[in-house]
Amino acid sequence: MSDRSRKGFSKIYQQFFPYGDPSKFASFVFNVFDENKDGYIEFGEFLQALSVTSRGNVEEKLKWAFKLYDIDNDGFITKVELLDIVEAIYQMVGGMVNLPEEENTPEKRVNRIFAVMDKNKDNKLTFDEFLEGSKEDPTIIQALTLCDASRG
Ligand SMILES: [Ca+2]
Ligand SMILES: [Ca+2]
Ligand SMILES: [Ca+2]
Repeated sequence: MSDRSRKGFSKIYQQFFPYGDPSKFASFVFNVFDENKDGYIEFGEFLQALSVTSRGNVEEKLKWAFKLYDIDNDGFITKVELLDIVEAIYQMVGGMVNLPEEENTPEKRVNRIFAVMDKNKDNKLTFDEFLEGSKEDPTIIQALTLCDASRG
């Protein structure tokens, strides 16, 4: 990567999603890559993230995805956080995919994910709930691995 800033990162995503607006999603992914939060992706951080997203096992990938979704890093994914990410994904893919009627808005998608994953109905997801839910509904992981799209 020649431009390791947030903006450069977003540009890479733009190449893969030319019909949508990936800037918001790219920014969320950037936050996970940029572990020391200095606003740049060092080579080590890049390799680290790449090895998890491309070679990690399912649990490692889900851990990474959980970090992505848990925006404020408090150990829970709230509906608001999930909605933020799902909205960003919908913006990114633009009109590329035809979504079924029951998930054609980010709100519907989030409610569906919570219906499957939030076992104790407290409106937040722990990593365990996330892990179990992803096993039951593989489409959830498919949506997560969108951030994997840059893999050649
Ligand atoms: Ca950094
Ligand atoms: Ca959180
Ligand atoms: Ca819960």
